[in-house]
Amino acid sequence: MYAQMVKSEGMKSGEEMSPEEKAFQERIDRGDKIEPKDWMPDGYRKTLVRQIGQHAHSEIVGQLPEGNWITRAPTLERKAILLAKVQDEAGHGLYLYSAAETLGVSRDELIEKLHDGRMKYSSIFNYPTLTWADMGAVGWLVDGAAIMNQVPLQRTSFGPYSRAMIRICKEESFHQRQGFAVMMKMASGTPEQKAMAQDALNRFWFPSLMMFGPSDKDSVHSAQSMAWKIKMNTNDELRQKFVDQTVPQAEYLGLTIPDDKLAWNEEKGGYDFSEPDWTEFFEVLKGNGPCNRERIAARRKAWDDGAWFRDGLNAYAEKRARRAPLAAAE
Ligand code: FAQ
Repeated sequence: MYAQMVKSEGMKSGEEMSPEEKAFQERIDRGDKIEPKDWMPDGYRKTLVRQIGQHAHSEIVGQLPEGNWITRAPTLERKAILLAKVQDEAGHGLYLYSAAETLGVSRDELIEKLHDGRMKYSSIFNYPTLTWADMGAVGWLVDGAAIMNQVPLQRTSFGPYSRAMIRICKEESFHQRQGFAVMMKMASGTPEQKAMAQDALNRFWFPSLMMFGPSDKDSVHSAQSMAWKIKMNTNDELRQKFVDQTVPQAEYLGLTIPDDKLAWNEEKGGYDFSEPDWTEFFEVLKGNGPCNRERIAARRKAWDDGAWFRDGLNAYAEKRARRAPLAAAE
């Protein structure tokens, strides 16, 4: 069914597959997990490295917009919560880099590709966080969209990725709730606070919808990734689920989704809604979003500033390796 809606260029038919590829596809279809030492087609490995690497980079770059507010949180409790959330995102990045490393790519190589623009990270993190209400909107909408995408990925075919997702999803659901709690506080506060909450929703709504990727007709990877169960749903399916889940939450908050075309469609059992501005999306992907340069500059600086620490760790590891044979001989 999905194959009719998404592009499928470059996909091999059953007859075009080698015997190994056929056997591999049968394992996927049966629901087996693929583990790092198992045989896999090159394309499967490459797609996973791209997606897991991109996902890891998103978690790491995604710390920056919220990190911006740690020193300016309104209370000590909010500061502690935000600090813990941002630390969780670092942890997610590390599990994901480790999952990618099982495919034979080093973390250093992935990071180098992020820094020189050969790898992407989620478009959403190229938007600025201008007020405290943005911390609510990021948790509620950005983590909300991330969970919508990642819960199905717990069943993805590659073992290390699916296992990383289980823990990540548990933590992301706390994040989503803390964001919603910030929004509830702001939306039920003074008129100025409510206006800040509405403004944050206005700015983050469409960029959050873009997190699911281009519409199915323009998604180049979906058909093959779904056949390999690297992706479990199409971009449009998940976007629709996210809108259906989020509209009642906005109503509960007394906030308005900034979309004149938003309307319940009884026939499809979901909301009709406006498409995001795809020109803006592709511009952000090309590096021309409001914060792309700032984000990459911050990551490069962190990498350069950490060089002495990596050198220290390597020197210590080498020293231990040199000592180990001597200790064994004693
Ligand atoms: N941003 O053919 P498709 C988080 C690219 S985690 C940038 O549809 P695909 C946690 C795509 O790479 C958020 N690029 O691609 C958090 C491809 O380009 P390429 C990250 C995008 O891979 C919360 C091209 O467009 N989550 O937020 C985007 O099948 C709060 C064509 O697109 C994941 O990575 C985009 N939004 O589907 C952290 C989940 N969309 O590579 C801190 C795993 C598409 O050929 C604070 N990833 N592109 O040059 C996925 O599920 C998929 O990779 C999609 C894209 C759905 C993102």
